[in-house]
Amino acid sequence: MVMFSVTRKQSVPIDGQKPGTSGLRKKVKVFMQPHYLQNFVQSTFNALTTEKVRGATLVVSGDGRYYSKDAIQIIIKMAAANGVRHIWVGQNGLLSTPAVSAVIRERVGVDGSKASGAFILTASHNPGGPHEDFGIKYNMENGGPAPEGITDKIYKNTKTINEYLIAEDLLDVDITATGVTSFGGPEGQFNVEVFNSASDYVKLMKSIFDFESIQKLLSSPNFSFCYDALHGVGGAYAKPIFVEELGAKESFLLNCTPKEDFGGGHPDPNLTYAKELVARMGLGKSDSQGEPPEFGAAADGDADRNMVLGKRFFVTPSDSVAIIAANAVESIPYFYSGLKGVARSMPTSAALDVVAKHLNLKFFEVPTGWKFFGNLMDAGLCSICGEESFGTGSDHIREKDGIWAVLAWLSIIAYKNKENLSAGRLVTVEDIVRNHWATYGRHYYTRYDYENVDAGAAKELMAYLVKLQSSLPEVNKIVKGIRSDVSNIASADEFEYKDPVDGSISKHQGIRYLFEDGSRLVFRLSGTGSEGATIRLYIEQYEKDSSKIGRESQEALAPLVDVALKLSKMQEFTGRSAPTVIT
Ligand code: G16
Repeated sequence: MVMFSVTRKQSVPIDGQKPGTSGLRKKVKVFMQPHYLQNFVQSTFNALTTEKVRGATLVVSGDGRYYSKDAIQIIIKMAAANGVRHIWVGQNGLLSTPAVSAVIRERVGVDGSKASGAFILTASHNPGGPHEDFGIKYNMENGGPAPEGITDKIYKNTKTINEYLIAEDLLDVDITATGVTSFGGPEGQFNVEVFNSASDYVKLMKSIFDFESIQKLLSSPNFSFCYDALHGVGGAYAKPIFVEELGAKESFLLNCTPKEDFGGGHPDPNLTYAKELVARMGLGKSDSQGEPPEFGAAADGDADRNMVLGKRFFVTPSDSVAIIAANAVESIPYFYSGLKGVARSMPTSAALDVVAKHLNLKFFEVPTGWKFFGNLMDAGLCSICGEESFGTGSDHIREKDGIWAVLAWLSIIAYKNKENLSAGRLVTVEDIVRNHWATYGRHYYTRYDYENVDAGAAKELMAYLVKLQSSLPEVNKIVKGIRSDVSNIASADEFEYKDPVDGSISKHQGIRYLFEDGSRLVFRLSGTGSEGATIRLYIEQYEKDSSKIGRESQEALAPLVDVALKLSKMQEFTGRSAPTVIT
């Protein structure tokens, strides 16, 4: 057996290692500077209790973006030096974020071990490549992202670190082939196990959904589908699940080869960046030839996000989670016995609230960040949750899950069409959404993103809005001066969350202006960018009157958009006359 020794490397703190909404995301060149990654990894080990490190089993993998392969070798060497016993790596370093969560929760190693945590290497929907973004986050033994208590400790450690441990003489491990490589260290054997990236996840999906009914749908000549992985890691799951297990045609898959730079694209599944899919579904400016598929979906780099489309029809993520929740119990075996509760992030539309009320379900509104759902799920309070930022998931794991969402939609479509698949007209995605609106009312919804704004200007804008919301009469006077046809603002606040399970408090989670008619304006700063600041403006209007639910979203929301931009003095503060992305 090849032996290794442990080196203590001197280091000094490096500024700016505070984890954001979901881990540390920076440009690759920042991560490549000496000691940068090492400081963060050691600070993470030091933030964990000893038994979670020494003798433990940890997962290291990610979306395969540029610099992942180097980072994996560094982390393996540091894990060995820190006394970790087993490291699990998805073949070629690939594991989607939901698959990592599934692996932590479900997988048993060749020697019977279970993982107690994972380093996930991803910057999610941010572009990849030598000049783009890299990222790292730590997930805990429940399979979910580290809670704020741990990320705060990690950050604190990065500010005082003076050394890290590394097994410099450990040979690089071949991560292209499955198998176990063992080394001998000062504290005994250290194993690196490389395994198939898809198999644990596929097994889990098969235990949740009725694959037979989805298979029938996918093989029907009346049904067509397009799944766009945007060259992210979702591609490593799309073929095994959709083609090999469910019998979909390979031509249903688009951009399903994972690439280090995502083919030069922006792996963000929205109407702006998933251009090819949007065109194929008949929603683009230059639409593709022929009849669009009945159902389309896209994933982000690490395949935890999803966008759902019907033929020439966009489903907002806020509607998507509400529709899944409303239909889950009849369409998805995992939920046959009922839902424990549902949850959404604060800026997500209230479509889910209406479903929860109708179905008499427990309901929770949490800050942005998937980690907040985990506590609810661990306590058995929540089965399905979602976010406006194209995240949907359930308590089968502790991350949002893009492919799960696609399978949930396929299950619902299959259920609605179980009688008329071969005969009559298909119940389409659009039919399902319109019927939902007719039952529950419609939440018109849009999000404006101002990316890479000067950080100082963004702070000033937020400070201005915080101050403004403290005087409602003044706000209403300004609003009425902008548009007399919007209702009054009934309340405004800076969202603060008290976790019902552990009592922890999260402050400054966005500024809300809540109108008397249920409309909302929300302003918050993104926690996932890697440069400057991103201001997000969320605009929502509820319409119960079924004669008014068929309007174009932009037209319905125009008065509120006008109010939001002028009330916030967006152009004055940011110098921007238009947002970077509208979803
Ligand atoms: C992460 C979080 C999500 C959050 C999203 C956007 O997702 O896990 O909960 O909604 O960021 O956050 P922000 O608005 O702060 O940019 P991902 O897919 O980027 O890991």
